[in-house]
Formats: sequence, C-alpha cells, structure tokens
Amino acid sequence: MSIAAAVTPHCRRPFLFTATRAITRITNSRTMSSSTTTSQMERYAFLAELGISQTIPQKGVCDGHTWYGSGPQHQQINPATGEVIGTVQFGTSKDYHKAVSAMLAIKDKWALTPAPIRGEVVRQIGQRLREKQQALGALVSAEMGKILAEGVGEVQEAIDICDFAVGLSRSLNGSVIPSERPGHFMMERYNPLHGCVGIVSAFNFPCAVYFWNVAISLICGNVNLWKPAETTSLVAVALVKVIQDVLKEGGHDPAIATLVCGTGKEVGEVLVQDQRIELVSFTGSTAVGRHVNQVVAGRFGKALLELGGNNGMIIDKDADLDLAVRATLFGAVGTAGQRCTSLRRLFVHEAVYEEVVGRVGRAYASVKIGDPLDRGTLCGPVHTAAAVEKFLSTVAEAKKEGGRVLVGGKVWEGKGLLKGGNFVEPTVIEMPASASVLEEEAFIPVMYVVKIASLEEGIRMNNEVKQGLSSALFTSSPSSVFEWTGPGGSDCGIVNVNIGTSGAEIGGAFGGNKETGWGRESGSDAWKQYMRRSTCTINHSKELPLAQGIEFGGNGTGEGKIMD
Ligand code: UN1
Repeated sequence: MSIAAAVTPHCRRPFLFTATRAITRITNSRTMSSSTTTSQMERYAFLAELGISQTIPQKGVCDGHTWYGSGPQHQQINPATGEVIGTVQFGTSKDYHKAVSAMLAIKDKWALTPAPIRGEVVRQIGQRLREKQQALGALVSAEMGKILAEGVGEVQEAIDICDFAVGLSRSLNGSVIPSERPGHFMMERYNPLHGCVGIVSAFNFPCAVYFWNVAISLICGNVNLWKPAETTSLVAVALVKVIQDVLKEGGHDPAIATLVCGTGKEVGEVLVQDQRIELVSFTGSTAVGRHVNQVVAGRFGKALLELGGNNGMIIDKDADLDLAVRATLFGAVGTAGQRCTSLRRLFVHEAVYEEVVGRVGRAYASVKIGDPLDRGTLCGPVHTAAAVEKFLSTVAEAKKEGGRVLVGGKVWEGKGLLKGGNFVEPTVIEMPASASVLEEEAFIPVMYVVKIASLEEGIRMNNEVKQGLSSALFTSSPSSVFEWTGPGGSDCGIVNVNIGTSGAEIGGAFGGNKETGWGRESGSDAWKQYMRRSTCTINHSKELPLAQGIEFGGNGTGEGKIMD
C-alpha cells in the first residue's frame, strides 16, 4: 500500500498527547537566529529553579552530606539541538565507596524508624515534586528529548508513586497462618533489607523509574544509591537536590538517598559486584541485564530487572478502529518510540487491514516533528546520534527482508537550532510475518505492521519473540478478552485490552517476562522485593511439639519416630 492510499478521511480528530495537568509554556519561539549565550540562558531559565547552573559544572555525587565528584566532566546534551545544557562532574569508584559508607552509617537507624514516619518523609518529597513539576518536566524534556507533555507527565508518575508509597507505609502487611501445633502462632513479617539498594536507571524515563524504586524502597526502610544513565545526569542531580532539600529541612537522615553519576564501567560495574548492595534494581538493555543478573546471582544478591520489550498489539476484526488507531499512534510515536512499552509490532486482522493501515497513515501524517519543548510537537528527537544510525540500519534491514515502508523511513532535517538534533521520521513498515527484524527491539520510532488471519495467529506471533513486556488486544468480543488474558493468551507482564501497550498506571506491578527479566516494579505487591521476608513461628505453650508429628528423643534415647 502506498502512502497516498494509506491516507483515508477517517481520522476525525487531531492526535494530541497532553499531560493531564496544566503545562506551562517553557519556550516561546523556535526562531532564534543563533545560539547566543543570552538566548540559551533564556531558553533554559527553568534550570535556575532547580538549582542547576548552566555555566558551573554540577558535582555528580551526593552522599547526603556533601556533593562531590572526582571523575571526568560530562557534557549534558539537548538531543533536539545538540546544545550543551550543563556539565556534570562524574564520580569514580572511590567516590562510590564514600557514598556507600555514608549509607551504611545510617542504615540501621532508618530501618528502625517506624514505616509511617518513613512514609511521611516520602510524602514531603512528593509534595516538593509537585511544586517543581513544571521545571522538572522541562528538564526531562530538554535532556531526554521527550515532548514537554510527556516530561511533565513523567514527573506526575513520580508524584503518584510517592502517594502510593505513603499509603503503603501504613500497611506492608504480612499474614497470619494457622499452625498445626497447639499453642503456636505463625506469621509472616517483612523487615527492611540488611544491605543497601542500588538503582541503575535508563535514559528514557530518567525520573519516574527512579521513583518507582526509591519511593517504595524508602518506606520499606532501605538506604538507596542511584546510578542514573550518563546522558540524563542533570535530571538526576536536580531530583536528588529536591530530595536532599526535603531531608535536610525535615531533619531526616540525608544519606538514605545517595547519588553517584558516572559511567557504567567505573560506577555501575562496581555497584553490581558490591556485596553490600543486596538488591540491584536495573533498567536497561537485555544484553547488559543478562550480565547484571549473572553477577548479582553469583554473589547471591537480588536482581530486579526491567529489560527490553518488543511489544505487540493485535487489532482484531471486531475492534473499535477509532480507539485502536489512536492507541497505535501514542504507542508507536510517543516518546519517539523510546519507551520500554512502545509499540513495535502491530498485528491487524485481514478483514480490517486496509482500513487500519489507511487510518494509521493518516494519523502519522498529522504528527508534528520538532522541538520537544514546543507545544504542538508530538515527536521529538531520538536520544543520541547512535539511535539515528540504528534507525537507518533498521529500515535498511527491514527493506532487505521484504518490508515496505508505508510512512516515514528517513532522517528528518530540522531547521535553525534543530539542525543539530537527532531527528527521524516516525515510520511504519509493512512486514511479512516471517521477517527476523520482528524479533529485535530497536529503541526507535519504527513500527512493523503484519497482516493476520485470526486472533490465534496474532497471539502466536505476539508470543513468538524472546521479550515479554507489554501487549494489547483491540476487540469487542468478551470471549476474546478472556482468551487473551488467560493461559493460552499473551505471555507478557502487561496484557491490555482496548488500550495500547504503553502508558501504564503506577498502581499495577510493572514489568515483563522472559528476556524482559521477570522483574516487577511500582505498584501492587512489588514492594515485597525491597524487604526481607521472615516466616515466624511463636510457641506460647509449655510443650514442644514438632511439625509433621515427629517425635524426637522424647524418651531420652535420641531416636526419632514418625507417628502414623
Ligand atoms: C519505561 O519505558 O522504562 O508504561 C517505563 C509506560 C510508563 C513507564 C515506561 N508508565 O509506558
């Protein structure tokens, strides 16, 4: 199908992604003639509200007491323009050890603080995030490249998980279990971990994913060290400044949330190998996650993994196509295809295939590519120049495998300041079902469309890949809903119906199966991973009966006998 044929008049309304909260205008015009220091200062004025200097390098390590960093200076780049937004002085492994020592010094005190008091601290942090939401959202947008609505929405996700954690701090429920022995009481208790928690996060959600971990881990009574992605270190510095202000003003232990910006080699690797880091929560690629998993397992630590997704969506013949097309657009184009949950593989029933492809083409045509800080932009840049290369090689590979580019397929050349940006066209490629490119997750706005003859074929193709994060089915049939969500349905951690693959709420456990790593973060009972679980049996009788009816040495001979 050609692009012209792909454009049909069915698209009734513009596709706008807007955060649910009001968005303040951050920039005015994108017609600046040259990037003079003054205009740049004005464009990034929101940094001042976050205590970030555009000219003086930020220290990238915080042990709660002081900010330092003796590693190299790292320039933080706006992927839409190539401008340097600021500089962060990275930490070394020596700096890392200093931060861990600070955490160890206050670990026990924090673990003994009542959970609802820990919750109050997280409540205050959430409140401060609310006050700084617009500025933080703008920084996320400028440094990561996602559009402003999504940057602000990401901070909202952090606020939401803080609220969730506050409530949780008054439950953290264990259970009472009936004992088979008279005068005995059994219960499960959850205590803080003995060791520290290390959080290694990715560039694409530089704020929310950290908070999924730290908000929950804090109320669970743990001390935490964060190693953010190198390219989003400014967001990390800004967020930890917010947290540290709250902790210091409230007289709380400042080393419960430490930060070490740095490279994976210098800091990440040391963290993963460090016996004192009992839980490593890692978000990133499957390749690196495999390594993290092996190293942490080798020292019998706990690894919580959030790795690659290769998410599929089925549009069945009985689907509401309006909803399905809107969900397709947000899933595949939102965050320029750089969510773990982004839609990569669209399976469309042959009965509605032509119509869906037409509507999708029309919807894509309405997407404005541009500066993510500009209102109206729906697709910002990809995060790095390497991602542009990946885009080009992926499109070439897909074509080689018989793919037909329906929409996009090229690098997008920005004007003015945007000339320095990493832009590509959101792309739709029609693929034969057998193509091997369908098996790989490329973190770019490329979506493959495959025609299917039945729901069963769609489910089989959805499950055929090694990853298992998110999936969606559009249908109006109740029996299909139960087939899809049941044992013969999607094998993913997120199984949606009539909503897209991305944009999960914080209340559910977030994560995926198979090569996505089996981790669950955020809501539901994900908190249990941040705690040490004990089964406690308490004898309040004057006897010592053994379980399973065993009599052991009761007659003084030391011989045991199993009772009938
Ligand atoms: C990620 O891409 O790493 O469900 C997290 C979503 C967001 C979180 C994505 N709430 O798309």
